Amino acid sequence: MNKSTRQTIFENAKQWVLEAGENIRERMKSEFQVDTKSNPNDLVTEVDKETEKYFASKIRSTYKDHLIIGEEGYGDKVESLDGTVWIIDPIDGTMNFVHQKRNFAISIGIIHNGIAEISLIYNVMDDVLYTALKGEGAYRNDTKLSKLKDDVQLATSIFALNSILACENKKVNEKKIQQLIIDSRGTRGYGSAALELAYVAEGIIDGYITMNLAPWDFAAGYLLIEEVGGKVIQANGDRVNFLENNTIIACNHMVVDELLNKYIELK
Ligand code: 2AM
Ligand code: CA
Ligand code: CA
Ligand code: CA
Repeated sequence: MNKSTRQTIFENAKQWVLEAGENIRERMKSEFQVDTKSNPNDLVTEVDKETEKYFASKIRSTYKDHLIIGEEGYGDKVESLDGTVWIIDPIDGTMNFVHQKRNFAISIGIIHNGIAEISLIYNVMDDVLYTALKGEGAYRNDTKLSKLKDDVQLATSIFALNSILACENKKVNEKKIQQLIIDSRGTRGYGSAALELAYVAEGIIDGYITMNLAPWDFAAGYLLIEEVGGKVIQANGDRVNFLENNTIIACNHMVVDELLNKYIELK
């Protein structure tokens, strides 16, 4: 994708994200319906659906040949990353949206012929927009994010973890995750994968480990972290795949090998 095409698409996406955020803040002033999906703790609201529908209609009327992958079903059936694909999570952190009324984000990653080109992660209540354009760095609002530091060690690192990872589970050896909790400086759980990835890019946490994220959870965070020199890979060391669910390790480049070798053991 050439630079001016990328810039134009970004400007549109940014305007739509800010408009959608404004709309979400308005919607929160009145009641909205909350339903459950795969299990009683897997929430979805009318606002999630309305927001995805809004993006789908803007994209389809502006870019007839672009495709959409979205969490709430308003996207297309996408089987390849040929062309331009928008990967959208209208509200990432729906449980936070419902319970906390904060700490949720709109996440949009735009992929062109398989390459992550544009990212936007909008912390709606804090009015903080993280953005990245391929080869042009990453930003928090108008401030360019620094490259991640080289002097980072695991013992003085903070990691975002979903606490369920440290419990008995089918995916990873929980004993090793428990050892990571002991060996690192501390762990946090923010409840929004997109924000946790943005925090890795910002350098305020050193890593984020989570199992079974969907493409809309990590597509935007991927480029944001790449642009500051960090790593986003699957737990088995493979490249991320934007067409399927992935177990994701996102971290400072200095701790990636130690994390993979010492603390992640797939079952
Ligand atoms: P969501 O809010 O868009 O569903 C919560 O720990 C994080 O994991 C959020 O980013 C949430 O995204 C994501 N997640 C992925 N699959 C989930 C599921 N089945 N139930 C709840 N959260 C899920
Ligand atoms: Ca969801
Ligand atoms: Ca999500
Ligand atoms: Ca969501």
